[in-house]
Order: sequence, then C-alpha cells, then structure tokens
Amino acid sequence: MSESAVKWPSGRGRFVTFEGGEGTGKSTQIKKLADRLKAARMRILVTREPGGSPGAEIMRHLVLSGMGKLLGPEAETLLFAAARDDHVRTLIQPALNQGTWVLCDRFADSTRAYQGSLGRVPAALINAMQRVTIGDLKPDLTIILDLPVEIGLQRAAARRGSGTPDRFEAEKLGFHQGLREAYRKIAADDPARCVLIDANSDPDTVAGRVWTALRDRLLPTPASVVSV
Ligand code: Z5A
Repeated sequence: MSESAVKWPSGRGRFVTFEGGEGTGKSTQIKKLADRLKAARMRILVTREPGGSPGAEIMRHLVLSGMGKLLGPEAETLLFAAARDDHVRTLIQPALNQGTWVLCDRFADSTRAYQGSLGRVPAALINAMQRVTIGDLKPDLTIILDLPVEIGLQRAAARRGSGTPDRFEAEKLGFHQGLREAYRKIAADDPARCVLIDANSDPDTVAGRVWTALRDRLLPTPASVVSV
C-alpha cells in the first residue's frame, strides 16, 4: 500500500517512539520515516530525548556530560524526568493536540532500560516519575531497533571518529548487552504497543520493516483505503 493510497486517520496526532541501544539506527530511521510521511503531506514533528524543547536541551547537556552519573542513578533519573516533563508539556502534547504526528528518538522506555534495568533504580521510583511527567500519555507505537551490540558500537564509533564517547557510549560491553536484553523484554512485555525490528540490514531494508510496522499498527484497514 503506497502513501498515496492511504486515507490517513484524522483528529489527534499519533505518537511514535523509537528505542534501542547505541548505534542501532534510530536517527537514521526516524529521518526516513519522516520523509515518507511528509511526502504524503502529513504534519510531522521530529524530536528527541533527552532534549527536544529548550528547557530539556539544557538537561541533555548536563546528563550527557556525565554530571548525572556523579550524582548517582536516582538523581540521574530525576534529571531525565525533569527534561521529559518540559518536553511533553511544551512540545509533544501541544503538537498531538493539533493533529501533528510526533516521531520521538527515545522516550520513557529509555529510562526503564538505562536507569531501571541497568542502573537498578527501583521500578517504584520510575513509575512515580512517569506518572508526574507523562500522566496518561502513551506512545501509539514504539519501534525497538534490535542489533548485535558489537555492530551497534562499531557504527557509533565510526560516526564519532576521533571524538570522545559520551557518558553512555563509554560503558563496557556487558552494559550494552544488558541493554539489548532490557529492550527485548520491554517489547515482549507490551506487544500491543511495541514492535521489535531487526536492524541488522542496510538502512532501506530496515526502513521497509519500520514502514510495515507503522502501516499494520496505525493505518486504517484495507477496507478504508482510497484507490488511486
Ligand atoms: N538516556 C537515558 O539513559 N535515559 C533516558 O531516559 C533517555 C536517554 C531519554 C542519549 O544519547 C543517551 O541518553 C542515550 C541513552 C540515554 N545513550 N547514549 N549514548 P544520544 O541522543 O546522543 O544518542 P543515542 O540516542 O544513543 O543515539 P545513537 O545510539 O548514538 O545512534 P542511533 O540514533 O541509534 O543511530 P544513527 O545515528 O542513526 O546511526 C549511527 C551510525 O550508523 C551512523 O553513522 C549511521 O549512518 C550508521 N547507520 C545507521 N543505520 C545503519 C544501517 N542500517 N547499516 C549501516 N550503518 C547504519
């Protein structure tokens, strides 16, 4: 089904999040999906976490510099929560209310995977923070890109060149393996929202898988397709 054959849903926008470990291709795939949706004349907002709004970008600088790690996992979780609160309130929710589709590079699942599973921050604290920051807002679809960690880290290193790894890129191999497992569990625990996508192929092939997931989950059934 091509974009031109789709009768796009109207009303509130749809919220699509991309998740996965280092170098799995989230930014690459968001750009490809955004281009495809824009070609279909959809109103699209591409954003990211941590960051996305001016206040949250300040928090991004703080956490990726390693400052949050010095404060400990619980405090670092609060920094991500503060950034998310600003991002949801000032950017994501208003856009969805206006009918814009929001594509977000990382969201609340990143806190569950990085701070929860890997940082051992208790689920009770993460749940409490989530209630405050996002309330009832839940992604309509979460694409989880899955890739052997060695390949993801190679891709991230190649992109970085001679630059310094950030606070999370600098973690050891075992951390990244644990991260992959955490994301696979998130996908298995919430199959109605999450789709685990094999990201170990060329970018266009992965983009095809992402499109299929979006079409199957968020677009109208074939009965409402407009023929062209
Ligand atoms: N974090 C957290 O701990 N808690 C939270 O609640 C939140 C975040 C929200 C943000 O980093 C960090 O914050 C993140 C988790 C933590 N950890 N780290 N690091 P970031 O925003 O700076 O970066 P990232 O989100 O981790 O992105 P990434 O993993 O570095 O990259 P990516 O977006 O997944 O991949 P990419 O930029 O699209 O591609 C990477 C390279 O691979 C690039 O050169 C591409 O051209 C290449 N690429 C992409 N796809 C392919 C394919 N299919 N084949 C070959 N090469 C490819």
